[in-house]
Amino acid sequence: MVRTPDEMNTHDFAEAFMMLRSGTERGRNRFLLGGSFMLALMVIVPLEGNDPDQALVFTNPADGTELLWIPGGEFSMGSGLHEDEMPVHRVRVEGFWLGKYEITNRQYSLFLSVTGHNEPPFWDDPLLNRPDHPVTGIKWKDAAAYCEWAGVRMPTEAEWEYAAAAGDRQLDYGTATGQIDHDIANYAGISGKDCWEFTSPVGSFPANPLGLHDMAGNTWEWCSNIWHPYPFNEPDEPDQGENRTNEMRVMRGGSWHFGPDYCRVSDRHNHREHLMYDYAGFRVALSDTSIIVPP
Ligand SMILES: [Ca+2]
Ligand SMILES: [Ca+2]
Repeated sequence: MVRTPDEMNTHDFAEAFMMLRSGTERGRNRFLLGGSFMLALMVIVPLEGNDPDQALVFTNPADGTELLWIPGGEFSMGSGLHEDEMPVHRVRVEGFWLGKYEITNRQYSLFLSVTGHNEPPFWDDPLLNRPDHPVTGIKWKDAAAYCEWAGVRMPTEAEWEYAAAAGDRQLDYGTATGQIDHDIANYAGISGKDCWEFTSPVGSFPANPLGLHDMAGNTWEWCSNIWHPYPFNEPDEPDQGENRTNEMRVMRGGSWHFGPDYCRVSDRHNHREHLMYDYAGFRVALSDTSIIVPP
């Protein structure tokens, strides 16, 4: 149960923070839930330059992730370009929080040190393991474990596509311009401002109109849901796959390892959830509207 601001007090906040520092699960959960509103009062500020939606930012105390408020709305999901993207259909997305950046090696390192979770296979690869680069080699269940630890979740692919396309603006690519070239995204090869053969530091390229970085390229991003033919199956979202194994899960956004067509907002890439690849990462989402209700 999330308490109202009137039910919170400074002692609660301080106690929860100390428990968080002590590393107890109870303390962390309480901090994220019971203390979230007071925290929000301190850290949520309007995002400059994101005037169309006046996005707000929430910083998760568990890992420092900045999440932007994505106002809900309706959009046309899919495309007529590939069979698995057909038919184009209207989907309603409720407002939610989405990570401004992909989860980094630095953040994942904190997760590993606290939980003892297994290291991903490319953890010692100097081409991929720099702290400010996105973590790669992530299985779907690794991402799920991280999300559970951090008190968040993965986005559904409907949420992901809606956010990448900047809502009803329906961009073709999740870049600053809605188009793609090597000056505004990291995908296969080197040219222009894309000087990276492998991953690039998160946020190296301009954000899309909702303030989100690397929605086109860098690492591919796991979504929460199981792959199904369209139309998008809302009842499958987002928590009903926990007891399933070896399902085909969806990744979105393309990566450093693939060409620009895979970076389209409607492109669907699926993998068995237990497989690990050097282009597979993730970003996190959150539905908690108790943190703050945007104007
Ligand atoms: Ca590149
Ligand atoms: Ca990406």
